[in-house]
Amino acid sequence: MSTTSTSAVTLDSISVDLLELLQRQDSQVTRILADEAERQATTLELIASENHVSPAVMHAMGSWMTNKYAEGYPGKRYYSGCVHHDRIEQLAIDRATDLFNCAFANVQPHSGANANLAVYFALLEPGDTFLSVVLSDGGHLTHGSPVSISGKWLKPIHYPLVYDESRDDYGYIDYDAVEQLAVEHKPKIILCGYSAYPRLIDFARFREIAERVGALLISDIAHIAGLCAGGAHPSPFPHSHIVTTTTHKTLRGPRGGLILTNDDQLAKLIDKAVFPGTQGGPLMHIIAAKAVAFGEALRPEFKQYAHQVVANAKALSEHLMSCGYHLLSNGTDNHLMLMDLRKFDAELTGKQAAIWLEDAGIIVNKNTVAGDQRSPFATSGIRIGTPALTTRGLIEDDMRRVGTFIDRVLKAKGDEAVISSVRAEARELCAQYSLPH
Ligand code: DSN
Repeated sequence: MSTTSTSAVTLDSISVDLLELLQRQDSQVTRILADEAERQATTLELIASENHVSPAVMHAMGSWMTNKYAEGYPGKRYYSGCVHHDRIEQLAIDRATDLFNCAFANVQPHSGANANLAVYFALLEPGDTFLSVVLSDGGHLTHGSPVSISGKWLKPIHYPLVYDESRDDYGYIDYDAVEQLAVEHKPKIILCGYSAYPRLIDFARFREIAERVGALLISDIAHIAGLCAGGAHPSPFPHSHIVTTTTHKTLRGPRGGLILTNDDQLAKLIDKAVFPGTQGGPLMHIIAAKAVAFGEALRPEFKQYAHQVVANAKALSEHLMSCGYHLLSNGTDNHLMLMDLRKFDAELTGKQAAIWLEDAGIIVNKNTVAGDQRSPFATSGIRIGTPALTTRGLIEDDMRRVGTFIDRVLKAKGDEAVISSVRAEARELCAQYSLPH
């Protein structure tokens, strides 16, 4: 690598093999990191909220940017020495606004949960009402769960999905019910965006409802951000007043959060609510990695990736349904599907299914399904997603093969010989598709 810089510190002089350095200093930590890299390389990662970042994103996270306090915003910091931190944060902001086609971005939230809490802090008073989906129907802890500050200090009203399987829109958001509840409760905020919802979100319909009752529409696109950025899901703008997201799921960046808007007044409130309202020093190394990831997502090949994620999910969901499994809403439009195990085997929990699959080298997560009587620790479903395997390069035929693995494991009900034979085949498939390097 060379550089045209005239400064004493060139990229050549500072480039070192960081893993080798770590190994020399701390072999215990290095061993664990290497084991995790091997686990990722040799298993089929189907957790819908996970992905494999590029080496460039990884390197930015492990960079000199971690050494600095930079409270405040570009040009308005509380510490000296932030000249390059200003540059990197502004670059991340500019790339985020380009990517999502909006006017304002706050790139400092440490996570999606922090992004949501900052939005609540910016817009709501304790006890205020907002509308969202309940966690067990595919919402999120920060969408008003009683164990979260969002449920303890605010007043969530939950809108339903269509639970009636005889309806064409079974498993979809019940938009008519959203409207009725909005009219009845006059929420300050209507929240759309989910962690286990397999269908497209009709942002325009949500905005109409929000307008009718004078609410703000907040879209939490944590799961689908990469699909929106890549054109494989409709954009939350111009319909949303505010958009929150994580940066590490389909967007394939570092673990973190992001808030977007087009409204100057809301932008000011958001900035104050993130810092000093709910956070201290920003994670500048993560912001550097966000800039890298947004740069990657602006490239044409990311569009192709986003569409392949959806094509892979469709192929896998159709294969699983052809094997007799029941999926919420009978399919998917995005990167994930939710398998309801109750019809397959009333005794089988999502927890047990996920353990068998993990033993076979297939990583999914247990998930509650609509109307679930089981706790979130047991559950009656599993959630399956394609962002990580698509990053490795798997396409539709591979996904059907993965579907066959899942089917064999579930139908074998824990038979060790079947699990071990699927494990061997999963390893073989993994060997054909490396992690990003
Ligand atoms: N934990 C995330 C997920 O898996 O969907 C949501 O934050």
